[in-house]
Amino acid sequence: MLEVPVVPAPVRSERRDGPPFVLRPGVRVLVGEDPAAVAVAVLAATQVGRQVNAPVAVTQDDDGGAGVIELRLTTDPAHLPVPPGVAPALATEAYRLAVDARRIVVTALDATGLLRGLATLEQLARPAGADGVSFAPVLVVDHPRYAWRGLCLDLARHYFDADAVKSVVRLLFSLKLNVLHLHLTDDQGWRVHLPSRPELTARSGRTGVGGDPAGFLTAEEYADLVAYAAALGVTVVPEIDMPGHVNAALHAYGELAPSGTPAPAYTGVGVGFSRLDAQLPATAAFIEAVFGDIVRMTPGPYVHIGGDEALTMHAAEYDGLVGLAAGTVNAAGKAVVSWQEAARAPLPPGSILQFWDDRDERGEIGAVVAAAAAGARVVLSPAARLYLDTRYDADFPIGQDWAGYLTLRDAYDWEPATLLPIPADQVLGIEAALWTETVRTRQDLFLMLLPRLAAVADVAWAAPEVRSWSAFLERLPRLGSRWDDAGLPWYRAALDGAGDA
Ligand code: TNX
Repeated sequence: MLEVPVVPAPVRSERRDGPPFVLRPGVRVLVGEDPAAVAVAVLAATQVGRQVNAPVAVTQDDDGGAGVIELRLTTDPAHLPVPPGVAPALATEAYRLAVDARRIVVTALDATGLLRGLATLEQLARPAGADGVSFAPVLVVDHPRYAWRGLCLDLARHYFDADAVKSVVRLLFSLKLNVLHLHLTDDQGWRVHLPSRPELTARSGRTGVGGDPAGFLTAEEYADLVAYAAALGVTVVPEIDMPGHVNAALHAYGELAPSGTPAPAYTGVGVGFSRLDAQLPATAAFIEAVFGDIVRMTPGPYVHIGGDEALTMHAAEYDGLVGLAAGTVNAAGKAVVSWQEAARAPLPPGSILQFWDDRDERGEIGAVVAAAAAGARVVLSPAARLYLDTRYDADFPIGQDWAGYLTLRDAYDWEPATLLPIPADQVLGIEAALWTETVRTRQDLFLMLLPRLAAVADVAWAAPEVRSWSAFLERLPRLGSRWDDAGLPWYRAALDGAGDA
């Protein structure tokens, strides 16, 4: 049994001698004056309050006493320590967690690091009889491998409401994943209300795969969700997919279709058939309006413009439409993210390409490699490893199999740095995807995610030196009981035979 059983595996962790820290009523959260750190302290006090069943005070006065959870910001990396050469984007998430019988001390350079330390602390909580909860004495010093550790959630094929998405956000937080990419639009539905094009949700908000019940996020719900995620250190990256995957838009606005009349709603699961049309006068205004709205509604630094599977469009038209979307996003000060198909299109400097189709049927890998050589950053979402809509095995009742089957070990046992022949520092990180053509319920959603998302988290966060399949398997049952306690369904059979060589 590992001594400090945390997922993802910390860079350095050791169990210390001595009695545990026991949570008791009267426990206080001590913090300095930084407002972001105070916000984390309030969050921690709320969490701890639930555990001890009593209100927990946040204080800025250190009386030197015991029973304190201290959140300490420092400007000195030597206090953590973050090794020299670690990029600033990674250092902001670094933390040091020291637990002894008197105090829990989380130290970080940034409030985000405090959040990561709390995520580790949460996993160390153990039931302690009538006393409630205890934490074994440990020292953990930790920072992430990759800055972008994401999940793409498809709300367009099947809709999941804001509460369901928030439970996904809490899960991301607990696994130290920090990007929630929301695939908000597709052929089957449009899932966010945009003030300049209200018919998108009025007509396409309630359609979805198979005629199943659907819905959409109001602008207020979207803002609330983004803020909720931000408080947990998770950045929402909204995607409006175009110039393909747009039937929902053509269903709402007939002016976007060559016929001039609205396209019928689409409830199937095909891809690649719908497209915007650069010849139509309404098209450019539509692109500028929808991306203008979403950049204004999104405080985070990224907006995803889609760009995948516009299979019926020639390059010049594609480049023009993608260029217009990218320019609109970029002019508003956001970095453009797009699927790999846009690698050949003119994208602004600083753009991010999301690699997904490792079958390379259309020879796009070469374009991604060339774009990376020219400076593009790359997020890796290889379908064979990270498409969590893929069936675990042939008997698994839901999911796709075009990328094969995806066992827990497949999701764990691969190395991002050597996936593509591109410079290691052009790899911004990795992102799993949950497409929802076959995913209809909350139960389906979590069964597809868990336990594989824990493997994704380890690949994204853990240093190569500490990653180990056997150690990961030892830590999983503990995580599984946490999911049970949280009421999250997970696929237990993924562990059957997983330990076999
Ligand atoms: C490919 S991945 C798609 C999605 C589908 C998914 C199904 C990508 C950029 N496009 O539209 O939902 O496969 O697995």
